[in-house]
Order: sequence, then C-alpha cells, then structure tokens
Amino acid sequence: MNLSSVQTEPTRTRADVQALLEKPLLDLVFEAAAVHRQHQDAGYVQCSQLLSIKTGGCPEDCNYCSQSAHFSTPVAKEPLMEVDQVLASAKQAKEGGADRFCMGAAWREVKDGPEFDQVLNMVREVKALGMETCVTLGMLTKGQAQRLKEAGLDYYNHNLDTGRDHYDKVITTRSYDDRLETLNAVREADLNVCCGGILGLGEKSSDRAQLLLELASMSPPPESVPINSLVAVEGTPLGETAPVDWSEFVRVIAAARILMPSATLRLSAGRGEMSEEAQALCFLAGANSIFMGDELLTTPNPAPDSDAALLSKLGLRTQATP
Ligand code: SAM
Ligand code: DTB
Ligand code: SF4
Repeated sequence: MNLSSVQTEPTRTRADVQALLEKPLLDLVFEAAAVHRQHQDAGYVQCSQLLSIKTGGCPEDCNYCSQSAHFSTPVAKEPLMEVDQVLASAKQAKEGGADRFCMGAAWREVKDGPEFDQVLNMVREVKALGMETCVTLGMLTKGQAQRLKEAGLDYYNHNLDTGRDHYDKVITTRSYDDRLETLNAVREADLNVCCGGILGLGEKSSDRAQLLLELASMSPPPESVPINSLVAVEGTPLGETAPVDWSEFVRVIAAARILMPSATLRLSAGRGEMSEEAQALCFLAGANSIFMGDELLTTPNPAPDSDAALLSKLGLRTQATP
C-alpha cells in the first residue's frame, strides 16, 4: 500500500490499517512525517492543560482508571470544584503557556441541574480569559451539548479508548455504541470533537487498527485525537501492566497522522515514562500537541521546565514561544 492509496482510498479496511501499522518503523515514520509536512505547520505544537474538576467515585468500571468507584486506588472522591478555584487554575495555565484548558469530571453522564450549571459557568469564565475550552464529562445529550456550545465550549473530549472488539474486556458498564451516540450529539451541536484512545490495555495490533479505522472513518474525523499510553495505577485491574514499548507508540502516532492528516494529534498520557528520544520520534511522526503542567487528571506529567527544554532542543514552537 503506498501513501496516496492510504490518503484517498475511500474503502480502507482494518487489514489496510494493520498493514500500515506493521510497516518497517522508519518507513512508516518517513511517510507520516511527509503527510504531516504537507498538511500542517510541523514546527508548531499545541499545548493543553488538564484539571480534574470532579475527582473520583465514578460509577463506570473502566479497568485503567484511578477514579472508578469499583477499585480501591490512591484517589479519593471529591466534590465538584468551585468556579473561582477552576478559574485561578486556568489563569495559571495560561501564564504557563497553555492555549487550551481541559476540565475533566469523573461522571458516567451529565445530569441537568446545579452541577451542570456550575460547569457551564466554568466554561464561560475560562473562555472569557481568551483560552480555548474543552470538557470531558462522560455521556451527554444533544441538548446538553448545545448548552455547552452556547456557554463557549470549543472541544468535547470523549475517547473510544480501544477497538470495538476489545472494548468489553476493558469496560462493561457502557457500550461502544453509547460512546458513539455521545460523539454524534457533540458533532450535531457543532462542537469540535476530541476523541482518541489508550495503548497498553492488553489489546492486539489488530485492535489498534480497528480503533484507528473507527476514528478515521468518522465524517468528519475528530479535530483532536489524543493517543494515551496507559498510566498503570495501583489498585486498578491494569495496575501491574507492563508499559507499551516506545516503538509501538510511535507506530500508532504515525498511522494516525497518515489516516487523519488534518487532525491535531496529541501525545497524551504516559509521556512521563517516555524518553526524550521517543517523544522526538513521535513529533517527527506527526504528533503536534501535548498536555502541559505537572499533573494530568490524577497522575503526574513531565515538569513544564523539562518540556520547555525538550521543545527548545527540537526547535518546536508553541503559542508561548516569543
Ligand atoms: N469520565 C469521563 C470519560 O470517561 O469520558 C471523562 C474523564 S476520563 C478520566 C478521560 C479519559 O482519560 C478516558 O477516556 C481515558 O481515555 C483517559 N484515561 C483515564 N485514565 C487513564 C490512564 N490511567 N492512563 C491513560 N489514559 C487514561
Ligand atoms: C485524554 O485522552 N487524556 C486525558 C484527557 N483526555 C482527559 C486524561 C489522561 C488521564 C491520565 C490518568 C490520570 O491522570 O488520571
Ligand atoms: Fe469514570 Fe471516565 Fe474513569 Fe471511566 S475513565 S471510570 S468514565 S472517570
């Protein structure tokens, strides 16, 4: 399969994507780098910062998650944060150079009422700072998506996590189709879709191909695609899982870039366990976004100073670059 067939072939199959994932690594990276340079400014990296606005006690049983009430993890349940606290954190993120602020809640779904109203206020206030806004709140209806849009939301994050065939080995409290239904509601409300997955959930290469195909087949594909490497959290069923090899991570980034040339492709959770060299290869293969700041939602992220040093070594610019 050559590059042009990957880009223009309308009936791409799971086998095609798997063949792409299995190419000699450097050929794959070379192709992805070429696609990246054709479609995007390859010298620019978008920076988002996360905040967990409602931590722990989640009724879902996602096998990887520190916040599920089904597992005994070091993360305690906390109430929804106050708007002022969230705003202070967003201001700090902006001063630190983040251009997008992403607020995450350990909810199964959005429920109409005072807590949702409070989240709408958070979105309004963060937007008023001049930052891009993103939330991830679990399942939601089209009406709720519309209210978020009216409040100034730019992106809704809702990950498919893995391929359809592997999904029920990771999560049993909701279905793949539930996930797709929320993504439709988000799209219908004219919000930007942020949707990606996690590597290291015990999936095979064919499951990764299935996930990538599902993402690339959305019409249109997600504007933002986060690729996470599992952060193994003590107490979760995946807490003892061995880390994904860097070369596997690079493969998925490269294939995602070839399949979704215009997306913002985020090298997301797991950078803390990745060498600078592996991250550099991911940027070459088309990653053009990171989470910045000391913390993801409940787990550590590389320190901002070390990220700034890495980006500077690579000659990559962010919105904060003078
Ligand atoms: N509860 C909402 C949901 O699941 O959509 C929003 C928050 S949830 C923590 C957001 C995403 O973070 C998940 O879909 C998953 O892809 C990612 N995630 C959670 N825990 C992770 C972990 N330990 N390692 C890597 N990614 C993780
Ligand atoms: C995404 O794909 N990764 C982010 C964000 N979207 C919400 C979350 C990563 C969470 C990592 C584990 C934690 O810190 O709890
Ligand atoms: Fe809940 Fe989201 Fe964690 Fe799943 S990933 S347990 S839905 S917070």
